[in-house]
Amino acid sequence: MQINTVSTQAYSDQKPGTSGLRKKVKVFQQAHYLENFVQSILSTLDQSTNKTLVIGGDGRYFNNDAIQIIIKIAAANGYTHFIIGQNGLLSTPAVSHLIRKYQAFGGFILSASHNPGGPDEDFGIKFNVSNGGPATEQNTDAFFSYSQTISSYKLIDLPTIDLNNCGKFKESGLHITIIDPVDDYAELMASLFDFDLIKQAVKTKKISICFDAMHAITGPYATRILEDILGAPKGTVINGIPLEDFGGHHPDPNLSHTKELKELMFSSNALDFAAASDGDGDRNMILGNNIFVTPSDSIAIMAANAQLIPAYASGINGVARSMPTSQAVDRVAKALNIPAFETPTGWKFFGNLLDAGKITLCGEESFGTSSNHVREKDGLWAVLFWLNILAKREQSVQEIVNEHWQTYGRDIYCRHDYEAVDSDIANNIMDHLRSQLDTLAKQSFGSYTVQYADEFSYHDPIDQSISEHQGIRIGFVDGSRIIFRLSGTGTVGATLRIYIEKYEPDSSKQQQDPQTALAELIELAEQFCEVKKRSGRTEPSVIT
Ligand code: VG1
Ligand code: CO
Repeated sequence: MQINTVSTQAYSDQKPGTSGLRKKVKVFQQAHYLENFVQSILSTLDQSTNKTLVIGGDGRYFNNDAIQIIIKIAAANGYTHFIIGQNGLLSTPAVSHLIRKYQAFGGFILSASHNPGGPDEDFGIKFNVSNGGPATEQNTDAFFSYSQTISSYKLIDLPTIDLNNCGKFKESGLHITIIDPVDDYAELMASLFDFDLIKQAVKTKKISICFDAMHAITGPYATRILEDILGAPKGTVINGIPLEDFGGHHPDPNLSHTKELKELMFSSNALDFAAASDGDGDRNMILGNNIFVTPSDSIAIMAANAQLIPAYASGINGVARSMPTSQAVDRVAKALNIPAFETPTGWKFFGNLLDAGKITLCGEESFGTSSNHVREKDGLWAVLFWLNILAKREQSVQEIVNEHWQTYGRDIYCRHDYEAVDSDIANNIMDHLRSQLDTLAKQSFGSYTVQYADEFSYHDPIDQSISEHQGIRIGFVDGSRIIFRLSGTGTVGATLRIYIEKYEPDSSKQQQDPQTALAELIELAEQFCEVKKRSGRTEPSVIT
């Protein structure tokens, strides 16, 4: 095997964000750009005798070109065994599972998740380590630092690897396994849930379902599991063929980007259950007949019903949520007498807690939920969890949600995103907020009195690492919160996210529209951050 050393120059912008490195495709296509980053990852981590890597992506434009490049560089860096999804496809949770199941050193995931795809849109790359989870912040800081001084990378000459057919073969001394993307994942799901019960409910039409794969990676997974294995009618999965540009849409499962599903589920023809997933299959949106379940409520309801699911029947150890996620799941944890952890935004912060057995379930307000079965969030897993609950309880989504609110109170919640704001304006907004933190406490604004105002910093209880600047929090005496942070996944300008939450224990007041119930807090958020005033926007780009 001939190893070539190629001279290169550092790019200054290879700092990974909340979930890997995301840039426009054209940025990734610059000479040596992807190569530099892959070499930076491997040089930083490469101290292992384990030479197996898993590789796959969400099928977006540039997916397979990137895979071919990664194999050449990884081989030059000593990796000998490659497990690759057929046609280059693997969902994020499937990669996480494969790394764990086949005890790989780690894996590359090619995806920019919910960001749009295509030659003029976004691409991304993420490295997951041997526990199946995203590289930690310490790792990603090290990747970035290496990328800043890189002067060469290594690669081997290799013919294009055929990704089309499943099977094992040897090429230039490398052991290549092309695997069916769905097989291992479907087997894992069958081991967690009561498939017979769900099958029965689906077959006898007790539960009617629609799943929107948004022309992204979950198409093949959902078709196999929901239609072929669980017997849902053909056509249950819509937009099921993965496309390089996701059909020109944002593969982002929220009510703004899933029009078809929204129209169906908020009509008189609504089905019992509908769901959608994102580009790389780690997110989920849950809908019932004329009801949208917020992700923050969803994780709380899952925790409260976990004992109904075979894999979690013996109890859950604890739960965790990202800081901006509503406090709904904390209330369930309290009732179950198990710990609840609050982590910064991004799945990488759950890994240590999961590995240490401190938590079983975790979730984020951004349509992410999962458990200790993998080390990523898992869209279809959440869908199956809900189907299992529905089949077992024989109630509608609406009934289950309402009963949950009656028992625990409702955390009325919404998020306002201002996308593609000029970066300087966005940074000034954050500075402006910081400048108020010292004086806000004890001040009253209308019906709300500030209890604390700070910038969230996380002390990891397992490895004792500290992650600072994880969002600005303004908490009120009645438990309401307003949180501000800048997105770490966008590729154009800056995205300001404003998270607003209010607790409503009174069941006679729980059926309110969140925008109405939160109107005063929404006004207050603008008073604190002045995003409209400073950016000239009149409304958020997306409300979830
Ligand atoms: C967003 C979400 C965050 C999520 C991340 C990756 O990050 O807010 O909760 O973990 O996306 O999700 P940010 O920094 O833009 O707010 V995915 O589905 O893109 O891997
Ligand atoms: Co995703």
